Amino acid sequence: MPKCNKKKVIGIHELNAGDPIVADPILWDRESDSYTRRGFLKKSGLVAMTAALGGFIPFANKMTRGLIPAAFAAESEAFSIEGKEGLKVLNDRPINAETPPHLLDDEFTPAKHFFVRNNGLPPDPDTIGDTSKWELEIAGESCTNPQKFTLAELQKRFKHYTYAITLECGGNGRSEFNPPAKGNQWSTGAVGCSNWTGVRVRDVLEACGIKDNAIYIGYYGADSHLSRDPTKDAISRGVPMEKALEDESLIAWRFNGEDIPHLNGFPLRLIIGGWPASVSGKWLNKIVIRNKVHDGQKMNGQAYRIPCESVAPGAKVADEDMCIIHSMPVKSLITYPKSGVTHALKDTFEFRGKAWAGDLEVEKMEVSIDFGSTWQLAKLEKPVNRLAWQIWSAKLKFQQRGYYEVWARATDSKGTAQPTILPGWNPKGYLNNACHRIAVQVA
Ligand SMILES: Nc1nc2c(c(=O)[nH]1)N[C@H]1C(S)=C(S)[C@@H](COP(=O)(O)O)O[C@H]1N2
Ligand SMILES: [Mo]
Repeated sequence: MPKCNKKKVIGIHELNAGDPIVADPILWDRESDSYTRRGFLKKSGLVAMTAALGGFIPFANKMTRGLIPAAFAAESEAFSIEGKEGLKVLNDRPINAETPPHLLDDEFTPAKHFFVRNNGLPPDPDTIGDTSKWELEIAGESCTNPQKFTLAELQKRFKHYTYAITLECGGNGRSEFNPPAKGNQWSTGAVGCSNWTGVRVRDVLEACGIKDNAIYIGYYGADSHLSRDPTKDAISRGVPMEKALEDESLIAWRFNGEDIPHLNGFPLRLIIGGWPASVSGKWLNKIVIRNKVHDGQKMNGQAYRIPCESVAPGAKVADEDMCIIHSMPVKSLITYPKSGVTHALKDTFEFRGKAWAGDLEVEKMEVSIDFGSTWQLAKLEKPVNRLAWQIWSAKLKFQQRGYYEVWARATDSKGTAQPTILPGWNPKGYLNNACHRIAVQVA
C-alpha cells in the first residue's frame, strides 16, 4: 500500500461511497463533457486524490468521473475455518467467505482457497459416516425408472471423467451496485476453478430413463434450512435438460484428486459449469427429472433472476418480469501482483490472471494502464477443457513514476467485452462483470 494520509483516504472513499452523485461534482469538473462520462479532476479534487494515493497520477486526466481508486479497496481480513486459508468472511451463519484475487493465482484453485457460499446449515460431518453408502436418488415425474445408487455403486457402474470447471456465484461483484442490493456483499472472490472427478449426469439419468416430456432437472442436498425446519430446503435449483446432459455436467466426488472439502459439498456434488454456481448442488442426495421448470427453493420469485429487459437503477420489478439467469457473462481477474504493489520504473513487469466466459470461451484479453483509454493485447491461453478458466499474462512498462491502475478486460467468442465500470443494475445485484482493476505504484 502507498504511504498515505489515512484521514484523506477515508475522506474520498466515504465521499464516494456515501453518495457518488453528490461526490462527483465536488471532485470532478462537471462541465467538461458530461456525455462521455469522462471529466477532469478539479484542481482541489486532484490535490486530495494525489495526497491520498501518496504520489503523482500520470494518467489523472484519463480517470473516469466518480471512480474510486483501486488503492482504496479494503484489505481482506484473515479468516479461519477448518481447511480454509486467507478467505474474507462475509457472514458466519450461514458461512459465506470469498477469496482475495491474489489467492486465485494457481492454475487450479486449491481446496484451502475455494470460496464458500452456504444458504443453509451443512450436514454435520460426523453423521456422514461411511461415504461409500451415501445415497443418491434419481426420481421426478419425467423419470421412467426411479432408482437409488450408493456412492460405491455410482463409482462402479459408470465411467469416470475429470474436468476443470469454473464455478462463480451469480452474486459475485454484488457489493458495487448502487443502489445497493441485499445479500452477501461479494467483491470479486466468489469464484474458483478446480478439477472435479465424477460420473456424467447424462449417463446416470439415461440409466434411469428420461421421458420425452422432460425439460428440466432439479437437485436436493443434505444441508438444512437456516430455521432447521425439516420441511424446508436451504436451496433446490436446477437447469434445463440440454444443460444437464452436457459432457461436462458431473456428479462428482473428487476435488483436485482429493475428497471434496466439507464446506464445498462432501461427499457428493453436482457440477454444472458456466452457469451461476447455485445450480451446482452440494451434499447431493437427489436429482429429479421434471416435466416443467424446477420449482424448488430459490428457483422462484426474484432469486437468481434478472429483469428480462433492462431497468433503471433502483426500479421495482414484478416477479413475472424477471428471467432465470442462464450462462454467466465474460469476466476476468488480475491474480498477480496483489493490488498496491510498488515496482521500479523502467523494469518490465509481468501481470497475470484468469478469464472465463460462462458457456463460451474467452477470445481476447486486454490490459490498460490509463484508466481504460487505451488497451494492449495480453497473451491468452486456451482452456484445458470447455468451461475451465483461461490463464492470461501481459508484460507492462511504465514511463513515469506515480500511481497507476492496471485494468483487465476479457472479450468472449461472440465479441462481447466486459464493461469497464458497472453493468446493468438489477434488483438482486447479480452478474457484475465489470473490469477488475488493481493499484500499482511506480517508484
Ligand atoms: N446443497 C447446497 N448446494 C449449494 C448451495 C447451498 O447452500 N446448499 N449453495 C449454492 C450456491 S448459491 C453457490 S454460489 C455454490 C457455492 O459453492 P461453494 O460453496 O463450493 O463455493 O454452491 C451452490 N450449491
Ligand atoms: Mo451463489
